Amino acid sequence: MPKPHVNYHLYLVTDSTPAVLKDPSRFFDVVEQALRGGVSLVQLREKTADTGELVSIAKRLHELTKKYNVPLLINDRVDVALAVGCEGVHIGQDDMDLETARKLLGDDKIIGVTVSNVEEALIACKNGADYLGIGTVYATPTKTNTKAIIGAAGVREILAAMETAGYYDKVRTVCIGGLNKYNIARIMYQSRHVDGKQGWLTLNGVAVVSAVMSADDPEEASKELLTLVKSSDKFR
Ligand code: TZP
Ligand code: MG
Repeated sequence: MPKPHVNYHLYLVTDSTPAVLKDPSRFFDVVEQALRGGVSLVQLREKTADTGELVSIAKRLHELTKKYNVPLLINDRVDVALAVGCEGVHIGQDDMDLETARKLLGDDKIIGVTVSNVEEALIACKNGADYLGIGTVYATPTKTNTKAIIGAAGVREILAAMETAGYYDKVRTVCIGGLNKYNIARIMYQSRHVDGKQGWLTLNGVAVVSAVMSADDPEEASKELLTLVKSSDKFR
């Protein structure tokens, strides 16, 4: 089976904790509304569920994402992705290493890696990541154990290093952390100067948790975010 084509424009990372999702019993309903609004990729991120619970949520979520032809990735857990037969995983710097994950999942699955600096980014690119989740961009109550808040400058530095190393057009990029309709446009485009000329480095998309999961109308919120992202995608 070939690797599925992935559209990274609007990447929903789920969170069913009450601080993010006021009514956790609406979890699948909220994700479905987001899919209707145009979310193009979904990551199941459940930090507290036990394995049995996680597999059962992932199976149900996969049925839903398949209906919308949207890939589902699992946060941290290669075993759960294999059990469910979904499209891939997202791993952090402290999770299973990329080479091992790739061996277990094979070349047809999507693997994304969290990176917060140039060194991590270039290693992930070299080791075959399909995409980088660059962050944490802005401080966010959704994730407080973040290693570093990198801001727009940190994002620019990583994209520029990817360009220099020849990965910019090969490995996809999304940003995560405190992103919403007010700051997305500013983070998608990063200006840079080469030989005295101004140019732009851009991301392939944006990953959000609360901007969609906590929205009063997740479908409308997704539509609005997607419109902002699409105007600055580098593979438009
Ligand atoms: N990784 C870095 S920040 C973050 C994750 C999972 C949470 C982002 O949440 P929000 O609500 O979009 O700021
Ligand atoms: Mg992790």
